[in-house]
Amino acid sequence: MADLQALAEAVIKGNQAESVRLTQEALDEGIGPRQVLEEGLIAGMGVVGVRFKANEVYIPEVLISARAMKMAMEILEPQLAAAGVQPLGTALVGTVQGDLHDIGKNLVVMMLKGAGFRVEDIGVDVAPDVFVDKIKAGGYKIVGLSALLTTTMPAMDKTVTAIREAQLDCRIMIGGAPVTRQYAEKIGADGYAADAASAVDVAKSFLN
Ligand code: B1M
Repeated sequence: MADLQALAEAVIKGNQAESVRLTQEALDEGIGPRQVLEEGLIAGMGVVGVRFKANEVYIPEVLISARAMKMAMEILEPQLAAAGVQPLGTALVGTVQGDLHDIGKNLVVMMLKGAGFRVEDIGVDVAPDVFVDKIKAGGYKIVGLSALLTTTMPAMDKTVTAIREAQLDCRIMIGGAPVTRQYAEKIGADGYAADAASAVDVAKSFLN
């Protein structure tokens, strides 16, 4: 019989083959895709997020777990769509204009996906008007801005201002090594996250 706890463990260990096998087994046995997602994959990535925040695991382990989850999601996604299962929320995430760093941003994207959000990653060096256009086109309610350079932090300010001026109904969180909660408050962002796991907590708080 399919074991969703074992599936969660496979994701935690980053075991791709086992994650895929157990996902397929669960679906074959008639377990609903939402249950497989929530009690298997999201449960596993949730543990990885908690351990990452506590410095019990590091970036490579998170990436390996995220890869295992991604492989399993390839099987699960069509079933979720067919069952009409909605994502937890939708988010648009990118690195701001002038900044090419994407490793942290990619982790944020992976953790959000791991928590059940549908995420569009718009890459690096993203101009404020591109954020605005993408939010309009996708109707995103959550927007994430990343910056790794002190010299590109002002681009966060410009992006937040552009989104506010366009009167878009979304909540903005910012993060990245030089960014602080004080800076987020100063530029009028709705939230700040120090790491990728905390970004999930902030995104979830935006849903309320
Ligand atoms: Co650059 N770089 N870099 N670099 N680089 C730093 C950031 C730097 C601190 C190195 C140093 O001087 N000690 C320094 C910035 C100094 C400053 O501004 N204070 C710096 C510099 C100066 C530069 C260049 C200007 C160098 C040059 O060309 N003279 C240049 C700028 C290019 C540009 O962007 N226009 C440059 C280039 C590069 C590379 C291309 C070579 C490469 C980037 C490759 C890539 O990203 N694909 C690179 C790298 C790798 C680094 C370091 C070594 C590592 C950054 C990283 O990936 N960290 C970095 C020094 C360091 O940090 N030790 C450095 C790992 C990553 C997981 O952490 O991104 O902080 P981080 O993400 C964390 C959190 O911050 C948070 O969650 C993540 C995971 O927990 N987080 C968010 C991030 N985004 C978030 C968004 C959120 C929430 C949380 O909500 C949306």
